[in-house]
Amino acid sequence: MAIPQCWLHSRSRLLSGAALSAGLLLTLLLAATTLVWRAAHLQAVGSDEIPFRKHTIDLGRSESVDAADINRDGRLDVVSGENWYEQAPPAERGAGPRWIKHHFRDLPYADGYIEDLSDLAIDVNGDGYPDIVSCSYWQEPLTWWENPQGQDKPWRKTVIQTGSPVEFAFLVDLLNTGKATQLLPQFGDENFPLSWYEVTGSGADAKWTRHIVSSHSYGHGIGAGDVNGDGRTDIITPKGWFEAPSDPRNGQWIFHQEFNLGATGFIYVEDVNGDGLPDLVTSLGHDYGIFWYVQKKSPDGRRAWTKHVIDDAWSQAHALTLVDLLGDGRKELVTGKRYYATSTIRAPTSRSASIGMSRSRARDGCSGSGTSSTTALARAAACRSPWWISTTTATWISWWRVNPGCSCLRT
Ligand SMILES: [Ca+2]
Ligand SMILES: [Ca+2]
Ligand SMILES: [Ca+2]
Ligand SMILES: [Ca+2]
Repeated sequence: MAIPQCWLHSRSRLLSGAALSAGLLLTLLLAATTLVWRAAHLQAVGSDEIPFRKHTIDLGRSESVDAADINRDGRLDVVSGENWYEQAPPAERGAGPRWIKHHFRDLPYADGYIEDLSDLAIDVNGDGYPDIVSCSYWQEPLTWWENPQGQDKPWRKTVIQTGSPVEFAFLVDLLNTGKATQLLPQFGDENFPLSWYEVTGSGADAKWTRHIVSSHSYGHGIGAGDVNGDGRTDIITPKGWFEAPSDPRNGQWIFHQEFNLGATGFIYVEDVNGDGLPDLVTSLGHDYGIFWYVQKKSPDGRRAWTKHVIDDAWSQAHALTLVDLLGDGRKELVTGKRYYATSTIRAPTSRSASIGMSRSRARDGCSGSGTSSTTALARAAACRSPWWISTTTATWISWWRVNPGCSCLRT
């Protein structure tokens, strides 16, 4: 299917992995792609590349990452897996920040993964210090961890939910306050009720209170956004979307079985073609393709969705985010490739079925298990940080800085 004209360009870029050993590359072999669209004019915007420079923070295992000012010193820190990394001023001018590692919890490992598939920074108990919500597919699917007010000691864990694996989770604005402070997990067990959570109480009484939307879940992939433009954040599943009631806590969510997207990753609502109707942007988490679905409405109000391929040359774009990388007020799409997802080579990697092909794209940016690397990216952007943060699949954390000299940034 042809890419519609509203996509100015989609493009893949390479980041340097030259310093990696061949053995490590064979183990990891990660690729990432940034797809950039421009919704208005078919006009090139300088260089086709945004030159990122990689700086490794930690070669330890990680599936997820977020950025938050953990110790409230005014500098954004990094949280991933068992550690948080305190941002400290550069040792010398122009060198970039230093990252001081703080081990704050011990996590189990399963099937080759560290049991931490999302890290979401949010101040749960209201003491001003960001706490962390984490999810897992294994022993403890949904937990939150209390930040001991920046002190260097273990964080206290509280279980939010058991009963279903959670492959990734979002912080979303389901109460329509303009703040993404509700928790929307992607439950791996379809027999488990589709639910969202809000923080109630504060201090020692703070807890995540559950609200059930549906008696079961709807497969791999989830998202939130205002599909029908009524100002209420709806919930999107791969098999249809739930229209939010006026009272999202107690009202009835109406299911619209209008599409079947497949086993997606994150699902976003964005008016891609600028016609006033929200569209969907998503990917297949364990197969080929990144897509958007244009929404059309007939005069009688019936909606129809038509799929458009953004890129299907490679597979397993498990996590993605929309963020304004170019600083022009329009969002770009950022995603990354998983490699050897589900711990095996069964999942497709490249249409070339060639290691060589994959390696030619390999770089150490990846979308992890779904997880919050994308959240971190969006958060860094929101904080006007020049440092872009991502994570790799069970590998290591990297951050990237957009080169201020890049012509892309002058648009
Ligand atoms: Ca800090
Ligand atoms: Ca807190
Ligand atoms: Ca809505
Ligand atoms: Ca639209």
